[in-house]
Amino acid sequence: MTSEQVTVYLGLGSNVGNRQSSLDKAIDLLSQRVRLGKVSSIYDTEPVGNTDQPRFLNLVCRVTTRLAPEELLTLAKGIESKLGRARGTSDSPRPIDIDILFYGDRIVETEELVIPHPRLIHRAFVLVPLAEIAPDLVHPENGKTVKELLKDITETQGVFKWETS
Ligand code: PH2
Ligand code: MG
Ligand code: MG
Repeated sequence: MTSEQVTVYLGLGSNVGNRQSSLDKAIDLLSQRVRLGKVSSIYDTEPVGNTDQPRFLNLVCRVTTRLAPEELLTLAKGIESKLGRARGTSDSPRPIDIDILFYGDRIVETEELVIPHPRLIHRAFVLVPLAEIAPDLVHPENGKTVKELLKDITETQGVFKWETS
């Protein structure tokens, strides 16, 4: 196999059970299968979309991998299941959600997977932690850096740094 190492950014969120423990476990399971790079601080965040659900803890991390996007998605789903997430719960509370935000500068659009994540540009709970570890990362579709994308959204409220215990 000669596939290249790709730098990938993942967004993790949890709003059921012991949220910090779920994030820790997910990071640990990921690190067994991909090379873990920088991990952001954890942020306590207001739920976006379905607001009638508990607050989230969110973080983002950088990993490098030779896994193809679809393989990475399968890995993410496997970890979500392992940590107790039922399938088909896209807008309801979940112990862990792992989203592929960027896969190098690749643009992917299949039934299963859209990369870059289509909603990341609107989401402070992604852009705030992302700006912490990759402020100069460029979005391959609009050419803006993460720092610029964060400046574009006016609503950074509801995202607070979480004191890790
Ligand atoms: N994830 C969603 C919907 N809304 N809100 C916050 N604060 N954090 C999330 O991770 C999140 C959300 C869908 O995956
Ligand atoms: Mg998500
Ligand atoms: Mg998801």
